[in-house]
Amino acid sequence: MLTLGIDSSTQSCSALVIDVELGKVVAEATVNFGERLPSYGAPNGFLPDLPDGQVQADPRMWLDALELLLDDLRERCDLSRIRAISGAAQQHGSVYLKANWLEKLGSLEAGTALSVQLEDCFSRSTAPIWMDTSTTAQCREIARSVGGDTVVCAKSGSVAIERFAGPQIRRFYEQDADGYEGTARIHLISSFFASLLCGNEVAIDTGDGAGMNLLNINNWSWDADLLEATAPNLGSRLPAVQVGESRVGEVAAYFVDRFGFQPGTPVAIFTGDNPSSLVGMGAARPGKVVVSLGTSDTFFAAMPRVVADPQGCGHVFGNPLGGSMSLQCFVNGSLAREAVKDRFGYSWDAFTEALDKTIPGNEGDLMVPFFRPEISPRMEIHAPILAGRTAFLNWEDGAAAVRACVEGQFLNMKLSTEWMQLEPETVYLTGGASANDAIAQVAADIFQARVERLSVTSSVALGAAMRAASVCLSRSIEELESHFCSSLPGSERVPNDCGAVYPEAASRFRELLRKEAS
Ligand code: XUL
Repeated sequence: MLTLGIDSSTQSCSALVIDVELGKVVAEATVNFGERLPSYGAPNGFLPDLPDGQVQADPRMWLDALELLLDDLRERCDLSRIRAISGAAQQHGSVYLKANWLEKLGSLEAGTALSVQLEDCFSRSTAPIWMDTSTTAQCREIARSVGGDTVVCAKSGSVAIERFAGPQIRRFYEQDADGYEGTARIHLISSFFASLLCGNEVAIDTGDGAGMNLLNINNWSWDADLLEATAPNLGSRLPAVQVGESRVGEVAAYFVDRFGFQPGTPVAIFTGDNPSSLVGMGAARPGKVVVSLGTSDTFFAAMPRVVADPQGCGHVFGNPLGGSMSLQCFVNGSLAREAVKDRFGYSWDAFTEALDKTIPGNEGDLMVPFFRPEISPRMEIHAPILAGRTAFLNWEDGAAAVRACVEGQFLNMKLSTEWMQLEPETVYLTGGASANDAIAQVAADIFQARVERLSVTSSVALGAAMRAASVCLSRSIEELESHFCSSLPGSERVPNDCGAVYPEAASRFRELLRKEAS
């Protein structure tokens, strides 16, 4: 019983085939856009050096990559044995299509590449992706027209954000009214792929749909006010919205003929990479949170109830397994940890030693570890704020600085995510710095939750393959999680009883932030 998960991400497109019964990954493939498709001039998956913060990619590159991917995969796995398919894509990117798209979609011929057959279906030759920051003016216009960012956030789960599809659509409408007029359909990358795979128009799921500033998270349908504030007659250009548990079609004849899929193979709705990763990390039910420690740190979790961040810093998306999920980014991730490490000329081993030889609460030495402007909370700041003993304030105590940085990061994360109303029992730590046991212990102590590191590497594609099994083959998510989302042996960290140390540190941290803001 095999299922296939596809992940179209920023730099590559990947596939993962799992055997649901044996609980094993049976095949994997990846196509790096820059390496395999250099003619698109996008070494990192997007066109470099566009002006005004624009970041775009040619959607035909994604089509070619999908074909290369399935060609590679069929050499490793008999695709006629796949019993269900789903997928995920980088969030927020939007694809603009003419009316002929619908017709072409239903009559694709296996002898010709998708990129050639669909070439004249695009009303905009490039698709803006999540890295695009060109739409600040449009964000302000949208917010103003519906009554401010608080209203946008309460409705859509996020304040108006540059990378979200709504502001991108508005910019396209403002800059190229004819192009917008000639657009019959606007898809997210996820629903574009799902439509292709089914040879039919497929809905946007609530997970990815909530990354548009257009979907109302209180009823999971397009919001009339936001649609109107974004562009004229936008509603008629958008696909329907459906929850993540939807089966949306069967694999199209094109893929049967070209790659040997079994006719009738069911397809579950596609979603965004973060919602898919929530499933692939085994965290789709409330009680577990995922903290990814990367260049930026990211926190996401299944939410017990649908609430938006009153501060407007976090995001709410649909949870592919029902309800909602939250996502919050912290810009000062690895950059802050590295800045402290480098300031004292430490290696990572010395950094770890410093954590090991200091104690929870750091004897009162506290840092708001923002080395560059932060978005959670929003703060125009270029140097950390320190409070504590003189040697610490003078940057003379390297060990205290290291602990203050890491504690400050997790204290900030805990405080900034209070709006989500979570009661985490387990924190799944992932990303570069997650392998560090000393950092993991600080996370366990501050969140007062068990910390685990998972063996999962491709959580987005895995989440898609698991969703295919759950939605189309009625396999229980608990059973799938027990097979595919186990933690690395010995990776667990249990919280120490730190008494009132961290609640007190959290109050002092909050006070430092308040003073800085005033
Ligand atoms: C989330 C976001 C990115 C993209 C690309 O809001 O912009 O995580 O989904 O991975």
